[in-house]
Amino acid sequence: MTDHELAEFEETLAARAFDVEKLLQSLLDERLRTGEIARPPRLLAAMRHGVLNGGKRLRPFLVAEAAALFGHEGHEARLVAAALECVHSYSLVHDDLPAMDDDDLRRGQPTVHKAFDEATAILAGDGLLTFAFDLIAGDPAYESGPDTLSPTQRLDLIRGLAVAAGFGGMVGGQALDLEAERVKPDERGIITLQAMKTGALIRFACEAGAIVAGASVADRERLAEFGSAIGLAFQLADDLLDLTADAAAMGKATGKDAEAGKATLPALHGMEWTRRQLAGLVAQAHELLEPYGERAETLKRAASFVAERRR
Ligand code: GRG
Repeated sequence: MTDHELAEFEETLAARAFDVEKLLQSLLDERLRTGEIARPPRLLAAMRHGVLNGGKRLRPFLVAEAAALFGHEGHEARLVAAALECVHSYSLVHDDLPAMDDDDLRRGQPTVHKAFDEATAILAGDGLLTFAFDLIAGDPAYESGPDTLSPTQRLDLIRGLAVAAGFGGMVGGQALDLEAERVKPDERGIITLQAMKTGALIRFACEAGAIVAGASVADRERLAEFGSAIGLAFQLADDLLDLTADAAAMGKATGKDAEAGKATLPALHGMEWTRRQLAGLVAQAHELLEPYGERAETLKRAASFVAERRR
């Protein structure tokens, strides 16, 4: 990707992030959804701080683009995309806690436990995680048009998200990551950890778009494989950025992995090897999209961006 292409893609991503932000703003205002008793103001403010703070919104972008690949550009994809961002943001809020990574800065702002307090940050994360499932299950009072998702599609989305975010996915990956501070994993162990911690949600973002659009099982699987390839690329790029980028560009502390002596693939094999691996993963991701021709151009660019991003 040339610098110009990278900047162009970042602009597209930013424009789309603006839409996601607007939707999340309205979903997380004072209005109650069906069945809610009250939204405690301080908790709501902490949840908003955790999610409405200028992330790249990559996972929502992947949901929407995967859905568009199969001809769906409706509101359902936007709600599923917002749900995935809630889960992602919850994971960051909890990851930043003193008991985990103990970070003061996230997305260029004080972390939720710094801006509020630790107990509120834990609850804000819990609130965001569970809200995601409310969004995916669908509140008829809030749907703007006819509900085009079948009960089977909704169940596939709910289970898919639970598995991707759960103990066999992201939460399990975080547990392995904490264990890795005591016993260093080997190469296979690092890949498993990363496929779970960051890969599972990115993989599911791509599959979710295909589910929303009613794509065939084979297409769903292909998009999930694409998601796995870019999920691993995303983590490798993150490891490289931790070594090379500055904290201002990233909006969070950098150099933490090396400082902690953390087992990462760049630490094991060096930066050149990692860059070659990244190029291979992008090529694999592009190849998986070959059957879709021109229509997959934006998703292909997303794969390149993930590997070459600077923040
Ligand atoms: C605490 C259950 C639990 C899980 C935490 C994802 C995760 C698991 C921790 C995040 C730690 C971390 C910095 C991982 C590196 C990759 C990553 C997920 C980076 C942040 O994602 P971006 O770059 O962030 O998409 P933005 O802010 O743009 O949304």
